[in-house]
Amino acid sequence: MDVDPSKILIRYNVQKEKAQTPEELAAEQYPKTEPAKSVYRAIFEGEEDDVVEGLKKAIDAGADAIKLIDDMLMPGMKVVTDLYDEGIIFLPNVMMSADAMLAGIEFCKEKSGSAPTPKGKIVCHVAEGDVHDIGKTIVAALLRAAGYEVVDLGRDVPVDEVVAAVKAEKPMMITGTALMTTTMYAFKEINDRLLEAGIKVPFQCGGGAVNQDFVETYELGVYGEEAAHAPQMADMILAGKSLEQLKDELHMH
Ligand code: B12
Repeated sequence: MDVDPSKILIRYNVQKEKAQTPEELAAEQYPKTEPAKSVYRAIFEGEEDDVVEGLKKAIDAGADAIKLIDDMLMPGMKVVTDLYDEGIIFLPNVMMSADAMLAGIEFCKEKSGSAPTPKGKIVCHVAEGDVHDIGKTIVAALLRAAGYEVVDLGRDVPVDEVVAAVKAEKPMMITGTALMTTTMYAFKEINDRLLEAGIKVPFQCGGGAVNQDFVETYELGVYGEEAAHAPQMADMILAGKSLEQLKDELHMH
């Protein structure tokens, strides 16, 4: 049978999807009840005072100040880091949110009079000769936000200083950031010096100059592409994963 195309009626019944703003996408993840909802929103907006205001209300209503860190601040920050991972919001937002959330943690600590026990200690640094510290600052903020104690050695940190700090602090993990192809070789030196001293601590390395192929050339190295991979790896170490398992799971083959 011949079909005359002009006689075919096709009806498209497709509802046009409404473009959502980052604010709307974040709001979908907020809890329904107050003051939690306001705390989440204040973290997303980077409004320190509003974070503290919401926490105050929760404490006045009988909430435990330290428990609020896990119950409101961490999940509130997760909304932000998830949107960042999806490319919906950008680094300045994450940094503002991390600051607001850290102000909230300080407030909860003050209120409870006792510091929450950190999940573990991590030494962060920027490679010797390298002053690019924005990525490292985000890594350190996300680790603190996830409940880890961070010993931040800063930028342009001599190899000797990193090795000495690792010996003194006995961290569960080290992070290194390098933005220049000339400075990233310091990671290999740190690796060799630590192995000589019999220290086998996972050493996650990232930053614009670094890639997985380079990090795979030294034993302790695990590549970290995004800042959010640092708390992810720390949690994996706490869960008992070995250095080999970390590489297996975090490296793309
Ligand atoms: C800002 C900047 C500067 C600022 C730094 C300010 C500061 N406080 O950091 C200033 C102006 C000081 C600067 C100086 C120089 N810079 Co500059 N700079 C940049 C620029 C534009 C952005 C870098 C940045 O901050 N990116 C944003 C951060 C967030 O990214 P990131 O650090 O990579 O971190 C992300 C991830 O990598 C990851 N990450 C980072 N670390 C870690 C660690 C772990 C464990 C994990 C899991 C993840 C992770 O997390 C972050 C977010 O997810 C880059 C160009 C570029 N587009 O990258 C050049 C760049 C890095 N600079 C460069 C150069 C050459 C220089 C100078 C030598 C310039 C000069 N001739 O004086 C000096 C170097 C001084 C020194 N000795 O270090 C070159 C490096 C080239 C190379 N490959 O070697 C670049 C690439 C520019 C270029 N295309 O030539 N610079």
